[in-house]
Amino acid sequence: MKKAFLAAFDGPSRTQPPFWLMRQAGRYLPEYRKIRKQTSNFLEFCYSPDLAVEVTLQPLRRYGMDGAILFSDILVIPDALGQSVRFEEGRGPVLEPIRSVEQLKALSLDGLHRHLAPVYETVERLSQEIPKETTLIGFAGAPWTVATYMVEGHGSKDYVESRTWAVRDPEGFGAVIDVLVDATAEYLIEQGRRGAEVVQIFDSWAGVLSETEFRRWVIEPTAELVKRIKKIHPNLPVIGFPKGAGVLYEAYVKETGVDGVSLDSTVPVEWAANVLQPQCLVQGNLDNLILVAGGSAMEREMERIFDALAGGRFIFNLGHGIIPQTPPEHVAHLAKWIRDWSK
Ligand code: 1CP
Repeated sequence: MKKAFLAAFDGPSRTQPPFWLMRQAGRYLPEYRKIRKQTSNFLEFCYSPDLAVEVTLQPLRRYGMDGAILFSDILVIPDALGQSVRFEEGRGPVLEPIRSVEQLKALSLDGLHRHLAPVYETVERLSQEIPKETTLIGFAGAPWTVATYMVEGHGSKDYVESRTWAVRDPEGFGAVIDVLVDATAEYLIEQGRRGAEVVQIFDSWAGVLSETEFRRWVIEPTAELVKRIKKIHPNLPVIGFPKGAGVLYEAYVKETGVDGVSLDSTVPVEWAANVLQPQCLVQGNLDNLILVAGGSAMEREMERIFDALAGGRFIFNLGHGIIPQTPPEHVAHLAKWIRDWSK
């Protein structure tokens, strides 16, 4: 029998919809913080299969999610390409920015798989160690979102450097995106070979682009990624997450060929049920701050989401990752609510 998570791509589940939560491993869990203390270097943590396997399993032991997401980060790709990447305590990622095609030439795809070998080992071990009813989710950042970090050199609110480069010199900026399409396709294909049963492409900053730019830097590269993945793994489901895409979610679904789409919390669920769900699976979209609040307000929101979406192809998730302030008891409440849910 197919696992519940994978069966959800074929049609609505007869019992409860499957669920997992973005950033289900992370700082809201005391057992994560304890292990995380063992290394001050976050990337080293991602490249330690023992630690990465352990923190991937932690939320499953507590809450029994249907999906286990590989513990890693989207910025392992620039790191593997040879860009300098580090994570600073309290500040987040810091990269040596790339602002020209000249600087891009210093990067190389040659060492990619060698560099990412520990991540592949984590995938392989997880595929052995997760419960048999759980689905292993591989992931990568989408080219646009990863490019914003590579070009800005850090997280950003306005993405001035990346957006101006993209408009001023689309050919040059396109060269950055092309390298990322190559690396990301290779990376996800290899995750599929090592045991990932579904992959998610995180385009967390897709929502800052105008329509024209969205088509060029979000839809086009994602469509190319999906094409390359499907060529090797025709049956590996691909979920896209173009956070903040608004009505452009529709074009994203139609034109990229994704099997599923993850909705941020601003997407109206009735609209998603009518426009997106006939075309692919939808995943989402509880506000991550409502999970922080918990209680009956959370139950009402869950009810609303399930009423609209559980009649079609659906996996429950948040609209964005769990934040560190989230009480673990609220996640337990959410998991129990889903288990007790019936149509
Ligand atoms: O010190 C810590 O423990 C750092 C916190 C942390 C964690 C738990 C970071 C730093 N990355 C991660 C793991 C991670 N990142 C996972 C696997 C864990 C899981 O989901 O359970 C995944 C899928 C990601 C993906 C990721 N990293 C995204 C896309 C998803 C999203 O949340 O939008 C992005 C944008 C990043 C970049 C990143 N990683 C970490 C930080 C602080 C940031 C910067 C975020 C920003 O710019 O606002």
